Amino acid sequence: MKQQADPKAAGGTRWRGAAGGILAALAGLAVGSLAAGLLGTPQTPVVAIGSAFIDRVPPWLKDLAISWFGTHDKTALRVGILIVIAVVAAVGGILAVRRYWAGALITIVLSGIAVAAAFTRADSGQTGFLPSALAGITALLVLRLFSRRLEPLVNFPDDAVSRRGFLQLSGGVAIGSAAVAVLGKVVGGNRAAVADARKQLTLPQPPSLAPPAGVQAEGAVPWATPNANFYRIDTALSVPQIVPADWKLRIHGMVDREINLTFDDLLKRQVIHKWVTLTCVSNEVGGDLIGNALWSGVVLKDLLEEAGPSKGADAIQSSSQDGFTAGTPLPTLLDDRQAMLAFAMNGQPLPVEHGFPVRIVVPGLYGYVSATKWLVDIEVTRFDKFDAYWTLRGWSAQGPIKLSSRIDTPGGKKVPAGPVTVAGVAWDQHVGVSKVEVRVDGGPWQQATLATDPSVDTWRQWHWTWNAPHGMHLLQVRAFDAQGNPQVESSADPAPNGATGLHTVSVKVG
Ligand SMILES: Nc1nc2c(c(=O)[nH]1)N[C@H]1C(S)=C(S)[C@@H](COP(=O)(O)O)O[C@H]1N2
Ligand SMILES: [Mo]
Repeated sequence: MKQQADPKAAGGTRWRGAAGGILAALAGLAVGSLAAGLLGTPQTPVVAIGSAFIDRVPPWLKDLAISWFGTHDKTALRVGILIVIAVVAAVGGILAVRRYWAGALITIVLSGIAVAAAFTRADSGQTGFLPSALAGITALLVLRLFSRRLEPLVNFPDDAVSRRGFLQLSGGVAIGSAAVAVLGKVVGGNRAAVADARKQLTLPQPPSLAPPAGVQAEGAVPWATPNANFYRIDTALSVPQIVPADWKLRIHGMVDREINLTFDDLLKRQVIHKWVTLTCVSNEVGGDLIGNALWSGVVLKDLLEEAGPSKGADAIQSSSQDGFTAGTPLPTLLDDRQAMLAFAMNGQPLPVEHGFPVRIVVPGLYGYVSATKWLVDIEVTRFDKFDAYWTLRGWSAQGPIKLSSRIDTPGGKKVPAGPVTVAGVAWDQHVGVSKVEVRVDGGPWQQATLATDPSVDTWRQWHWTWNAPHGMHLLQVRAFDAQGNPQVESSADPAPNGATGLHTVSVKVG
């Protein structure tokens, strides 16, 4: 007599199969991260897939992710990848109960994607694919164990020995994976080593950390952005970990003399401390991807002049340890704006997420064309010879910061009628802001009071007292540059070289 499949029993086997598939994937991921820790590569399977994904997302999706998740976009991506892996692995596990090869095929494709992704990463070295490959092999073996255990249950769903066997195997794999994952964390301790080295560093201190007199307008954001609140934008899913003692910078390409620098060499040079406002090209009108800090470092001009750029060179291509690159016009590095190799931010060694131990800061240029973090290489070259990271992805090769202004208060708040402080910031780094105006409900422009600015390389704060009448009102701001040109009023998206338009906020009065 042919055996009739019992639907309830089939369902139970399906759940067990799914659980087995997910546990096999978890075991693989745990082994992958341990392998990454042992090899000293950041390329765990999830990091490999995530990094390759980040390199391929279209700009609109990147902007959407930033606007949805803000600085948590990286966590959101990791969680998303884990969910996709879990779902695919569950399907593989279900299939593997009856046909191991079908589940195995899914596992091979999944880990194959991670291996391929790792191969595309500049920072994966020769061994970056190994964690993903080992993860795949582990998952295949564990999946085989599960399919062996579950096979008998297809025909004999009540077989207690097989059921118990499945539970024992599940428990064993779960505990084993957890143990391996913990070990991976311990081994991946170079994070701790870097954190430690950062703590031990003593760097030349700025004479004062206090904001210069008169720069703070009442009601505006703090003139100096604390490191902990400083916006962070980069493509690094796993933040590069560089111990200063291992840091080296090579300046080469179209130069008379190649320069090789260690961190100690850098500290022996003349150090400057300079307030510079950094801005991201992805900043929307009114957005907060902008921050002002006191940077300490070495003037890049001196180093470049020592190297001696060849005639015809018009750019540098700077590279990060993780493969990010930026293309910066050579003249902006050789003029008087004091573009620098920065190692400290607001009197602290650079936070690891902000480029420890050394990054570039160029006043007047968006970060994507200048502010390379985890800097390891500078090639003097020509713009017609290379495309930097974001240029390859459709953003403009050159990115001077656009004149902009923002209302920090009282946007979106309810205020009592009467005198109300309207305040914010305006910026046009390395050009300067000469005037800020505010208008209410599309009425005449009114001149705001400007705070002082220590140089044209920072934002400038402003405030204006509004005699607010009852009701809903719209406030708008516009700035003028040092030559008296007004900011562009027509709205444009951040891509390909920075947003334009007037920041408009609504306020309820009464
Ligand atoms: N290595 C590396 N450096 C980088 C980036 C990056 O993705 N990788 N992003 C750039 C961009 S787009 C900006 S706006 C600034 C942001 O610097 P912050 O994160 O310290 O604010 O860093 C720049 N330097
Ligand atoms: Mo940026």
